[in-house]
Amino acid sequence: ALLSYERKYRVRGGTLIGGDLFDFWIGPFYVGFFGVTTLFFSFLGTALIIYGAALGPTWNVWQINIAPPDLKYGLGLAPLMDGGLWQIITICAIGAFVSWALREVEICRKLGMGLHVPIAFGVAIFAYVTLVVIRPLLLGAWGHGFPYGIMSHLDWVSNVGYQYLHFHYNPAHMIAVSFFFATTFALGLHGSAILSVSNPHKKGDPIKGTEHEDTFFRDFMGYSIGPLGIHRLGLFLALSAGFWSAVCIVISGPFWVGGWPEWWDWWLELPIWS
Ligand code: BCL
Ligand code: UQ2
Repeated sequence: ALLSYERKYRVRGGTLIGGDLFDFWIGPFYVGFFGVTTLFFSFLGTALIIYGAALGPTWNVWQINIAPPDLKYGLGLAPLMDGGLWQIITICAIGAFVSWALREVEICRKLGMGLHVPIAFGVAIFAYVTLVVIRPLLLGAWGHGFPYGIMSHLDWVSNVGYQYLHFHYNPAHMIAVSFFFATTFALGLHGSAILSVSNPHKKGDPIKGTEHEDTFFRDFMGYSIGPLGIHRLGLFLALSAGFWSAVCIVISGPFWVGGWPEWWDWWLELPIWS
């Protein structure tokens, strides 16, 4: 049954493409043109992964691996069984992620909301596209993309990390990691702050609100960023984590080919003491 708020908010319009062709719901789900394209790319991509697994040596989910083409194929199309499958799956993945983001945009437009959620998801897509498109393009071969498999992608991260001797010395990796840690710290503070005001000491006591949240943090650390501010800060920290991740990998190779520890030689070479 349609709930009263659904009747109020399930409005027509706001579509980016196709007018009202796919402007309807199936059960609780908005369909839209991009719902159809999401389903198309997801099913095709998943089917190709299963096809690749069937041709591979194992059904062990941990070991299934769809590898990108050999470096010798450069930026060309590879034979299906020799990286071509990876190339088509990558197209399907990007198609599905971008469709999903655009479906979010249509729903935001219907509801007259800001586009914060699709923009945030866009940063995650940007990090993925950096790994499998932008960096391989800059390095001249699709073979620089990461393999699709649980263990194999971990091996790739380790190998690429050690190729630059010690990835912890990558300055953008440092920034990205710090943002990831700050994000969990901020959400830990915020989640616990909200639950604490919603759960009074004594049964029957009224639920506390903004004033208690502000006062707690002022008593505790002399400053409250405020209930709106904490969400702005959280979004900033989270998007920065994804953004600097993309930066840390795109500069590894295209900008710096040596080990990351030696990048810091610029510090030793400063004219002040060199
Ligand atoms: Mg490191 C990358 C942390 C040690 C080598 N490393 C990263 C970053 C992150 C990180 C900053 C990965 C996150 C990311 O890219 O998000 N590394 C990190 C930490 C340590 C660490 C905390 C640690 O020691 C405590 N790294 C090391 C060691 C090296 C090393 C020293 C190995 C020896 N590291 C590397 C290399 C890389 C990283 C190499 C990278 O390439 C990677 C990076 O920066 O990549 C950009 C971004 C998020 C995404 C890419 C996800 C995108 C999601 C998409 C859009 C949607 C998916 C939908 C899904 C399929 C659908 C599911 C459907 C279900 C039904 C729900
Ligand atoms: C806050 C506030 C909230 C919060 C939190 C804070 C009333 C409900 C967690 C405190 C956060 C601060 C001071 C920022 C900390 C900085 C970093 C980088 C994590 O003031 O307002 O609203 O949930």
